[in-house]
Amino acid sequence: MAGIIPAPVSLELRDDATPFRLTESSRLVASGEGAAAVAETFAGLARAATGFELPVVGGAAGASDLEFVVGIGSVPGRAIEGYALESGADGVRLAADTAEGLFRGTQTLRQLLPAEIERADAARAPASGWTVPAASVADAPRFAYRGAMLDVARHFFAVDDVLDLVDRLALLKLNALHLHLTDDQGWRIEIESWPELTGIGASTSVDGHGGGFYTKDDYRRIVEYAAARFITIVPEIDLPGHTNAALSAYPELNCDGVAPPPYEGTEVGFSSLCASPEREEATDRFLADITREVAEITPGPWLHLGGDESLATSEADFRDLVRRMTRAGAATGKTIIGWHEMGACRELRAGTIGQYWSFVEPAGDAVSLTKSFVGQGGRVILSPADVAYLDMKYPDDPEGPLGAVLGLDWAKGPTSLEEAYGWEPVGIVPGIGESDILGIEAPLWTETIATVPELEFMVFPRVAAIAEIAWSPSVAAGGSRSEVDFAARLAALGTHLDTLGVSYHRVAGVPWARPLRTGDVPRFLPMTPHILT
Ligand code: TNX
Repeated sequence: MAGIIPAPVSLELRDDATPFRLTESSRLVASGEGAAAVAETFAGLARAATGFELPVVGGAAGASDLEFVVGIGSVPGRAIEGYALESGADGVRLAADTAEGLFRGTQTLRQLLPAEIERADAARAPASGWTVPAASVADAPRFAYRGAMLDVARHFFAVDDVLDLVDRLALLKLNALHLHLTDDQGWRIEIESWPELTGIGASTSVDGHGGGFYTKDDYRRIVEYAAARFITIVPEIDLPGHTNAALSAYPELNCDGVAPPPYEGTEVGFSSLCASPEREEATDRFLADITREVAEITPGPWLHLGGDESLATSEADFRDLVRRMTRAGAATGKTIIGWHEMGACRELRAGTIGQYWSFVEPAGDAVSLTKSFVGQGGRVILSPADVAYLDMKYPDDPEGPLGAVLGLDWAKGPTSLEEAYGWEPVGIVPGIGESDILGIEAPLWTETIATVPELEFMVFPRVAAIAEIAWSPSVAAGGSRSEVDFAARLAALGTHLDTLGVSYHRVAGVPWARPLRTGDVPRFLPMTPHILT
């Protein structure tokens, strides 16, 4: 069964018609702006799997070719990321108004091909051949922002691990990867004007697992790889709380002028930048420098400045610091994103985006804080923690790939796949409607997650549920949310994840094609600490 996740707006599969067959003589025929680059990215995957030459060419397409067309009017409504796909005995034709839309369509194509398309060793063709079922797909996303977040501060993940994650997220048509680059336990991005942020601040992580950070070139490599997959990197510098790593590196950022020791625990809410006038010069210089240097290496439009859980900052100081931080951030030309607490500041730059992380049933003052962003001309990203947090435990405490039970449970207990799939964004925050919602994001916090197999176990398959909520039409707009149908499509996606070697959690109730075998070993050896040298 061909299963596509996220479910397309419309899909007609003609199982009785002759499928398309990718062969040694197939070519990728590209036309329109950006089409050849998208075709090359797809060819990279398909060449590695098939061993075929698959040249990217111009001109007319034949029945064994795949046509990649960028041209205005290719999709109804001119949706930016929309695409139309036709496949069958006459060839494959993928068309979109933009290169971005074309790329999203290639990920549908990837899911329609046999799972062996994920192999990198020029595998022998699968028994059925490299076929794409005869199909017509017309598709476009519901929300403009569809993201995941990786916390590289609590535990650090190497560049290549992040690139692998980007590729898997692209398969689900996500278009943003938010990197939580700083926290109490580590500062993970090189800042040339404040070298001790990484010199001292990057040497630790939770539980003494060693540190690590991205040089600017490392970060550029992530940005570039993601950009080829039309994924925007959203860097987060978490301020004014969650700053112990920075405070431990620079005494002048502390009110008492004393640098605290590095921190390797998992408490939150004990650190803060200093709002007092004696530290104003140092703090404002710090804010200007870090936002400028991060913005300089970030081509995307967003800069996330945190704002969450500043429990060691007085309310007045918090509002003052948020005003100064967001001013410094906005001076770089970026649009600022903040966790919903930042809504306490009434002097946000118009258009600032609030990220909601309360529950599906909002708690405390989350509603008024979130609405404050919309009141100030901004929009909202929804990450309700009880359904969209990928670091929440699975029910029944399954052991992760390395034997440990992973995750936290503060967000109303464990989160099942059904819960991750069974929620509707509109209506969570009363007064926040469809057009106020920029999109949806699923964060992975890494207090309990130290290795790639563990990361994959928590992310997959729940992120697929979030991707579908973010992309596929709402029930009100004619979409469907059948758990049974989703589970069947997930099983198909699972064959791709198996081939990629992803250690996803084989959640009960999904008809996975291949049951977990004893002796399955993760691709990565347990825990290689990323130690600074
Ligand atoms: C809350 S959600 C946090 C993080 C923790 C996470 C653990 C948010 C904005 N802050 O500092 O890592 O819970 O689930």
